[in-house]
Formats: sequence, C-alpha cells, structure tokens
Amino acid sequence: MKNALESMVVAAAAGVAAVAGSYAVTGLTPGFVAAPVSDLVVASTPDAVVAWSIQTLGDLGSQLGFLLALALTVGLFALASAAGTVLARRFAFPAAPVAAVVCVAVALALTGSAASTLAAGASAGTVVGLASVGRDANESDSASPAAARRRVLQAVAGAFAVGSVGAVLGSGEGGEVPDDDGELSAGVESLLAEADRKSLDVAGIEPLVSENFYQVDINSVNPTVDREDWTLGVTGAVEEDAEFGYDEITGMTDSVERRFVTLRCVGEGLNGKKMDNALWTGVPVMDLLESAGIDDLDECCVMLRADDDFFEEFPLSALEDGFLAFEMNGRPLPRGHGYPMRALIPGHWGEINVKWLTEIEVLEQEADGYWEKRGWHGTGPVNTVTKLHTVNRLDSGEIQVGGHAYAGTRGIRRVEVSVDGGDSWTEATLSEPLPAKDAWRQWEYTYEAANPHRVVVRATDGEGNLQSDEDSEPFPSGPTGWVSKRVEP
Ligand SMILES: Nc1nc2c(c(=O)[nH]1)N[C@H]1C(S)=C(S)[C@@H](COP(=O)(O)O)O[C@H]1N2
Ligand SMILES: [Mo]
Repeated sequence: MKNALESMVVAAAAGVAAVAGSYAVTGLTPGFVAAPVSDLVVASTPDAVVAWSIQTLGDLGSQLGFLLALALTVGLFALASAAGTVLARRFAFPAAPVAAVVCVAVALALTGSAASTLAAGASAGTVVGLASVGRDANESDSASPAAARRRVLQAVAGAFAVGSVGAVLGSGEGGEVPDDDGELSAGVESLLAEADRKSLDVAGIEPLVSENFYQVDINSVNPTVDREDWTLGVTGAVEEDAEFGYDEITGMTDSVERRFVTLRCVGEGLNGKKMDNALWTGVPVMDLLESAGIDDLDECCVMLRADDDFFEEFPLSALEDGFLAFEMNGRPLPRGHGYPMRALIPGHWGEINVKWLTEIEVLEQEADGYWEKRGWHGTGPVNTVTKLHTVNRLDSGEIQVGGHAYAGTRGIRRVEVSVDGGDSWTEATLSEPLPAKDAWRQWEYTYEAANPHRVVVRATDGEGNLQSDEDSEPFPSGPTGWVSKRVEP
C-alpha cells in the first residue's frame, strides 16, 4: 500500500515535470503538450455549456477549461511515467530512461514539436530518476519507510525545480512576432497624436486608442504563424482561385491605408470591457480581389477561415468595405490579435473580424459560422451602446462620470446622462470624432450632487436612433439596454 502511494506521488511529480518541461521550451504556443488537450476539451464541451459558461462565468469559463486541460495533461504524463516505470521494473531495467521514452511517445502523439517532446521526456525521466536513487541498488535500507520518504521528496523537489524553471522560461517564449522597435511611420505617428489630443482628460477610462485592447479567442493557445509561410487563399465561387503572400499584400503601396476601427464582442456584458479601438494599417479587401481579377461578385456570402480553425460567414456586401490589417498602432499585428493578418469588417460584431486569416471563400449559399453553430447571432451590425466606466470625485467636490459610446458605422451623435434615475436628461461632452467611419467616442459629464442617486446613460446614433432601453442578455444577439449605476457622493 505504502509502495502504491509512493509510486503515485512519483508519477504525479513526473507528470508535472513533463508538462513544465514542455512549457519551458514552447511557452503558450501550439507546440505545448497541453495545447492539443485544451483544443480537445473545447471541442468536446457541449455548445450549450459553452454558451452558458460565457454568460455566467465569462473569461473564468475558458480559464477553468484550460486548467482542466492542464490537469488532464499532467495526468496523462503521470500515467505514461508510471507505465514506463512498471515496464522497466518488470525487465530489471533502470526506470528513468524507460519512463522518459514512454513520455516522449505520448508527447509526440500530442504535438509535432521535437523540442517540446524531448523536454517533456527528459523532465519526466529526471524526476523518475531522482525517485530511483538508492532504490535499485542493493542497499539494505532501500525498502525502509525513511528511504521511501526520501525518494518521494527527491521526486517532488525535482518536479518543483523543473516546474519553476519551466514557468520562468515558458513565459518568455510564445512565438513573439518580429521585433519592430523602429520609428513609427509619419502617417501613423500623426494619427496617434491626433487621437491622443482628442482624448478627454478623464481618469479611469481608455484613451481613444486603447492601451489595453481586449482579446477573445476560441482556443487558450493562439496559433504561431510564420509570415514567410503564410498565404491567403481566395476560393469558392470565383472564376479562378487566387493566393497571396504576406509581402505581396503589404507591398500594395498604392492601396495601403490607416484606419481607426473599434471592435466589440457580441458576448460581452452591457457595461463590459470587450470594446476597444486601435489604429490599423492594411489594404482594402476589394483592392486585393481586384488585383486577382475578381471584381464582379454577385454571390450571397463569404466565409472567412483562420489558422486556428475558426470560421465565420457573412453577407458578401459587408466584405466590400472590409480591410486586411497587418499593423496595429504602427507595429506588426501582435500574435494575440491575429499576426500576420486579420480581417476588419466595419460596424459588425467582433467575431467576423477574423484573426490569423488564411482563406476568403466565396459562397453561393448561406452557411453557419463557428459561433452561429453554437446559437449566437453575432455576424450583423453592432448594437448602440454607452458605457459608464468611471465615477470620479474631483478636487472641486464635483462628480465626474465618463465612458465610451459606439454604434459602428452609424456613428454617435449624442450621449445623454441622467442623474435622477432617468427622469431628466442632460447632454454629455463628447470627444471630437476621429477621422474614421467605424470608431467609438468618449463622453464625460461633471455635476454636483449631495445625495445618493442613480446615473443612467444613453446615446443617439448618427442616424438619429435612440439607443434601445430594452434590457437583453448578450446571448444570442448582443446585450441591449441603458447602463445605470448608483452613486453615493
Ligand atoms: N481566428 C480567430 N478570429 C477571431 C476569433 C477567434 O477566436 N479566432 N475571435 C473573434 C471574436 S469573438 C472577437 S470579439 C474578435 C476579437 O478580436 P481581438 O481579440 O483582437 O480583440 O476576434 C474575432 N476573430
Ligand atoms: Mo466576440
């Protein structure tokens, strides 16, 4: 019995070491042994559970899913080490190399990365080896409880050491995109300066160009795409398929433009923070298609596909104003935002702004995208929203409230604030509009108040429509309603 416990602890320690060893060399990239397990967890979670988890747990849901994947991966390597150890003992062979080989086999089955595989095997083997020191020798006390305890401690200490080193090394890995610390182009610089100048002086809200752009991904581990190998295919109902390389697209100098574009996720809460703005550099999708002789499309729709197997479908008409972005705020697209190239579809929910774009497929018939298969209706234009993200007590004794308003390509005409729970309304100060067709505006309102009260905010879009006051949940078509907050002076 004692023996069984010893073996289990050693196997668990080896499992931890294998995962940490792999992480040390790969970081959070597809080569990490837990990445395919995480994909499997996501793929085998019922759609209803995914929808529920986004609703009630938000980002916590995907974090818990990733923790589960990590635990499963540790368990898998614990089993592999235990199997290797049993096998070795049966043939009176040293346990460490055999456990290492079995772990290598398992890692190889999970990822194609040689470095990751070797690191997982070597780490697990080291821990099993530490637990074998003194055991296989004919020392008289090798079966004593004290000796067994010492072996287990050695294994756990070994796993701890590999784990710590792995955590440090791995966090520095991650398929970073090419460094580009050079000067920003003059065009980018002046637009960023303009956004900075137009940003309202309100503590606690993002400036007009977000400092912390939100991220939403179907997988916990983002793809690492090499831009030399990357291609964008145009397929489906076109006369002839076309394919473009990275340099080909970035080299279309007559077409390259800079656009401020705001993105907002359909799955975010009404006053959530999954809405941000950046300055993107890229080329209009239509310029690219025309360069391939594809210009008289009259099909219904288009499917965009990505390197992470994400896919979204929407009307071809929406693609006409679409943009292929390869820079964000003047730097190569960060990996998490779709390096090397992503789609930006003006005015639509974030989900069709496909990252790591690999294919534009023209369709003759409608089809469901990744999220639509899971019950969402998130491919259309965004709802109008006014966020209330900060309540500041100014030195003057006044109260200042502020946030952002966004209505996609409809634009924002006006934001109104009520400080009496919605009975009366006053116009807020708006940030000057950016030179953009699809960007948010900031708003701010400063007032005096002595008693607790309820602040309510709402916008009117550029077409004169008042933001809907009907409260609805994010699922399935995005949240609606007016944000309100109780303020105690
Ligand atoms: N390939 C790919 N593209 C994707 C996603 C994804 O998971 N994979 N998420 C979508 C969703 S739901 C949103 S809201 C936006 C978010 O873009 P961001 O992460 O750059 O903010 O990307 C969209 N594009
Ligand atoms: Mo989203």
